[in-house]
Amino acid sequence: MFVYPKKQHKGVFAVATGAEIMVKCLEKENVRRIFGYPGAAICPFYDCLSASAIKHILVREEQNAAHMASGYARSCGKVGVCVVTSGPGATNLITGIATAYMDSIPLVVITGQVNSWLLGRDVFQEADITGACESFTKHSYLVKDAADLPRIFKEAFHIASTGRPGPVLIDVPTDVQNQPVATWQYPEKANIRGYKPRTQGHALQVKKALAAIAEAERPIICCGGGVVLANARDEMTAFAKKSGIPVCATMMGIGVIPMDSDLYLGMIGMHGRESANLTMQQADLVLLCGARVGDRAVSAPQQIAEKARIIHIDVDPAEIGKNMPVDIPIVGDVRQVLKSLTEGVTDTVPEAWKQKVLDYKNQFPPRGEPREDFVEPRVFIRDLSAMMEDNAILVADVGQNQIWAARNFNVKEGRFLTSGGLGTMGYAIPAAVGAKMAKPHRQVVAVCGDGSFQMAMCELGTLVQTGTDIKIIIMQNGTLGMVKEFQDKLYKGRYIGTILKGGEPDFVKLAESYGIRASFAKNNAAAKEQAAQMLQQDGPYILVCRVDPATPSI
Ligand SMILES: Cc1ncc(C[n+]2csc(CCOP(=O)(O)OP(=O)(O)O)c2C)c(N)n1
Repeated sequence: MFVYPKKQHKGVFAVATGAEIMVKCLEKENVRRIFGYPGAAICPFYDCLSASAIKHILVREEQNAAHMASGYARSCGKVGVCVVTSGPGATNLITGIATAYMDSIPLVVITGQVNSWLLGRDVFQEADITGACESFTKHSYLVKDAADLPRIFKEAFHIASTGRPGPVLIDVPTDVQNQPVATWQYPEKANIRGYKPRTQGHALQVKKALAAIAEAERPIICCGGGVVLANARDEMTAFAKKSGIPVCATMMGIGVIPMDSDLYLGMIGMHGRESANLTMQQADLVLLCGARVGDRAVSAPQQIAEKARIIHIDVDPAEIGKNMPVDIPIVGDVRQVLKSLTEGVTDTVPEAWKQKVLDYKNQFPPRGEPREDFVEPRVFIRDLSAMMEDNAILVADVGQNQIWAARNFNVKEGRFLTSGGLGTMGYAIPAAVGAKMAKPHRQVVAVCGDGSFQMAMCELGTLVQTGTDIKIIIMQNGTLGMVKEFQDKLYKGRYIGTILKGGEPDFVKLAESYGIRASFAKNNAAAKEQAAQMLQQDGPYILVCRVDPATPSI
């Protein structure tokens, strides 16, 4: 055990203050970067941070601290950390926390709070953030005594990163940050009664699953974000190859097996590929892996379950049976369970089914033709994808741009990141900054709509200040395209609140005012050429693509 040297603190014989302990706890967790925005209630912590090697990244709006930490966490597999002040700092962060919660991203979120003796009195910048975030956090703490900080930090990192990952909030009143503590030590382990996530799937359930797979005539695997979070890409690829079962993915599961594999059918769901949806509809066995089966992925789960046997593997028992009736539940870490399944599986998939699936794939080739008057976004994403390095990270925002990217970007060794669960506009730029900080040697490209770009464009300041080399594509269609498309289809083209044109900045000039290189492409040929130049250059770049507002999502 390491005991910090004693020193005099405000007349009390103390080894450290709460704020010092907070910083030391982060160091003990090997945190290298935190994303944040200060204010009075978190100043003691910030002051101690100045003596630490931990790098603080100053965002321009608090929500983006959570998105940056999320992009960072997703790219390096560690817990992302963000820190903000009390009141408006904390409430600004809520969408970021909820976004991470819906996508099961491990975050430790630190908020400053007013002095503990003022809690509940509606004093300046007081917000009950633990209460407000109750339904968006995996767990939260309001710290009353600085002596509890080491245990709380150890638990928070443990809870955030184990089982089904998620955000954990630690709210620390200013007086607790200033509180002298006589002695402290960082626990070796977290020991939380009642919290013991199961990793190994039950052997009997695995056996039942293998028997069901052997009996099936039209099996399909449907992967969700849980496979990515469990770092089970290799295991999934091995299982799919050995079993011969075709694979589709939800938006969060994109990239779970190499997408150019014959077995890969693409994304399912409302915006998914026809080949994946048709295969799913006809399957007699669906193996759900780390997928919550949200409504966007499977709109009529009941119908599928009526025709097919369902095996559901998930680390979170609460997910099993939530959205789809399940025949064989397996609670456990997807990676572990896949290893067990791979050991026992053989390829019993009838040739006729394999052929049918391949026929579906060929029957529905990717859509869109290159254009001379506009940039056809679907074609452009495929061109971009072909130019990018195999291990590149593509971060898609929300809207039509997300669907264009999800359907047309080919993940090889890299990653596809997006806000799949909450669908938070403005996610891409901060998440891409976080991803680049986690993987500085990889290409990182953010794809945005002109609406979502404007929600996060303040972060251009962060990326310039930190010298972060991300490339940004703006699909400029002058509209909130996805909602406009709904208005076209469901509301007879009555466009209310969806036209951006007439109120947009010149994005190229905006970029240049930050010192970021930028260019404007008016058709596919120009976009392709400029993207090639963009990818060759060092430093951030913004490529604005003129997109026809009539282009559909799929
Ligand atoms: C924070 C937030 N507000 C509102 C929405 C609802 N919404 C979903 S897509 C969309 C339009 C996105 O427009 P844009 O970023 O320009 O992308 P496009 O659809 O044109 O590609 C909106 C408003 C949302 N998802 N997130």
